[in-house]
Amino acid sequence: MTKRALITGITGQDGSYLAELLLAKGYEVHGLIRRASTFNTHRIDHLYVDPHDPSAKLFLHYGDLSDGARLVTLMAEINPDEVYNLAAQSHVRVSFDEPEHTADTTGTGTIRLLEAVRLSGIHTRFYQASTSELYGATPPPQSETTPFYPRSPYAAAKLYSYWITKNYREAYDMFAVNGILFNHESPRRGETFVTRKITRAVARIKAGLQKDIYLGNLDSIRDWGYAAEYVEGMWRMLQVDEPEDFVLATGVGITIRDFLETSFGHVGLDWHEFVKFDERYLRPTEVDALIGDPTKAGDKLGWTPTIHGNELAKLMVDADIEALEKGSEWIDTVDLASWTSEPTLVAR
Ligand code: NDP
Ligand code: GDR
Repeated sequence: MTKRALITGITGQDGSYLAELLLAKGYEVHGLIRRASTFNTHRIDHLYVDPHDPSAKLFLHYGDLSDGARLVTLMAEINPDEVYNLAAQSHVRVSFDEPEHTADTTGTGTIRLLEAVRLSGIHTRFYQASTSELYGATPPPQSETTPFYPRSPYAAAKLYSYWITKNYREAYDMFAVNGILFNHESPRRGETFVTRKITRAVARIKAGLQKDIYLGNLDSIRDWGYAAEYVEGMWRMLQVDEPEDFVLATGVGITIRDFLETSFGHVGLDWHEFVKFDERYLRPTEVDALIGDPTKAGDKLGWTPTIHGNELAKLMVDADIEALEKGSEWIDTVDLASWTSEPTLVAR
């Protein structure tokens, strides 16, 4: 029997890698997309096959996490074996500007989706995209047993989602799990997150298209892994016998300065000459250090990440240089074959 999955947030970084992974595993994949006045499907265009074609395995549905009735209808129609809730207003800095919208999408959106599962009466496994931001001010190393201390409207909204997912597991005996994922990046990372902002700037500065880059706090430490590997971990969390929460992380933390050093150094440039400060990129409350302990995922899921922050920086710089040369939005330069299907390249 072909398995069916529903992915919210399929147009985002993780959604695109997860859709690739599940299609490669033979799943029928359904994705929730938001109606927008401009195209927002560029990360999954390479996977799309006209639904009239009998070989089509990817189906997209308009919907929004703010629209509960639509979620119930879709859940009943699709009847998925697995639901991955990746949709969110996911930018921490932006959550200070749009706290109410963030609460509605990143927090209340999760209960709408869980209720859609419950009310439609389907039997499904549910994955919630929880985050290392939950730890916030609690110092590293952080594991499944570390206390939470959220430091932004985003993290507070995700805290609600974390607990409500756990509550539905206990109250209704649902197979519902939290993946507590530390930062993971890729050539498909949104352009306003710090890694991609830096690697795009390196490519453009090297090509003479940009003079400098404005950044905020350079002292924070992050545990950066590679997104294509992390979606494999998400999938594995839904394949085990008992529902449990797992941390996915590399266990290696580096600062933004380290990431700058490696990224600019990779093309023979000194970052000090190009990086300028803009206080607009500071957060009212910062998360100083996140370094995860992925032991449980290693032991119980057999999940081991292979790419850490500094390698990731080089990989992303190479990808951004190639994308610039080819006039593409992003390009994957590493062979994903061991994790997903084939490496993909999208020219636009
Ligand atoms: P992105 O920001 O790249 O993608 C977010 C997705 O959510 C997009 O598809 C977006 O659609 C969709 N979305 C936003 N609001 C709504 C809404 N109201 N209704 C339906 N869809 C919506 O995030 P990532 O792929 O990086 O992350 C995936 C998930 O994992 C997020 O929940 C994020 O918070 C969480 N996370 C991410 C980590 C990371 O390091 N990347 C680490 C830990 C957790 P559109 O394209 O239309 O904007
Ligand atoms: P983060 O990622 O907040 O960890 O959330 P982001 O890349 O936005 O920030 C990381 C660190 O870099 C500092 N920083 C800047 N950040 C941005 N975006 N832009 C800048 O110019 C800049 N200058 C310095 C930040 O202050 C911060 O310390 C990501 C998101 O994907 C969340 O959805 C996810 O839950 C967490 O990772 C884990």
